[in-house]
Amino acid sequence: MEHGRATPWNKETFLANLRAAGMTRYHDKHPFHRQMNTGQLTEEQLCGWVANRFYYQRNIPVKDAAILSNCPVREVRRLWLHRITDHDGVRDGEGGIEAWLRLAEATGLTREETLDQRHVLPGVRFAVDAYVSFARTKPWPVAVASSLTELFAPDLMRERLAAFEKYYPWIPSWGLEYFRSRLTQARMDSERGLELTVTYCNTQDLQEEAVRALSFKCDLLWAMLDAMMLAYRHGPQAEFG
Ligand code: AHQ
Repeated sequence: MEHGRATPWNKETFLANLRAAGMTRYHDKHPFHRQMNTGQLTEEQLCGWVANRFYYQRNIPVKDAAILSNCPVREVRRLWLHRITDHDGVRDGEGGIEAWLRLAEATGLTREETLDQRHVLPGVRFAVDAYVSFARTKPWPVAVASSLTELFAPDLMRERLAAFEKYYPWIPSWGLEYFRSRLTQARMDSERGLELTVTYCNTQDLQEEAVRALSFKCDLLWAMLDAMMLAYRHGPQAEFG
């Protein structure tokens, strides 16, 4: 990345640099996800993943509300608003957070132990809290850019859904609704987020911050799985089951 550029990258170069920031380091390549998608995870490891990822899921609307609170552009807030209700729902029993709680129940976790964060690992908590803090403190177009990681693996959910159905039949199908909902929603979200990023990261500094934001986001997703892999490796220290 050349320094001291007088003018912003053109759209093609900016997109290429955004993609380059994440293609090699997105968490679809993490050994924990590779083990998940090849049926190698134990019940304890899957329960650990579900309970810890819930902490990420419940903080997504908090992160998105932070972006909204920093954004002075009405047209952008209108486009971003659905991300909150996608997760919070508009009434009891709806939304992505509720769907993830049903996934937890399908694995045998209780709603209580999923909600009360007793299983949240220090590395997961720090990574997720760093993401929320990032959204609160960075320019809103840069925080929008950090959400684009789902661009890097458009088939992530399809692969995961197929792996759960094939290798983990002890998890009933009704628990997988969240993954099914993300099959289309993730693609729509990342396409819209990319349009906003290209439009509003329109200076040299904002473009370079957007690229760094994607690297930061890939690192935090990777760190979450590192923590889970260490905590739930096979052996007596597993805390589930
Ligand atoms: O379920 C996920 C989700 O709703 C989002 C929103 C988006 C963001 O705003 O950062 N990213 C994201 C992600 C979700 N699921 C992850 C997965 O692997 O299940 C992927 C994750 C992401 O790439 O950040």
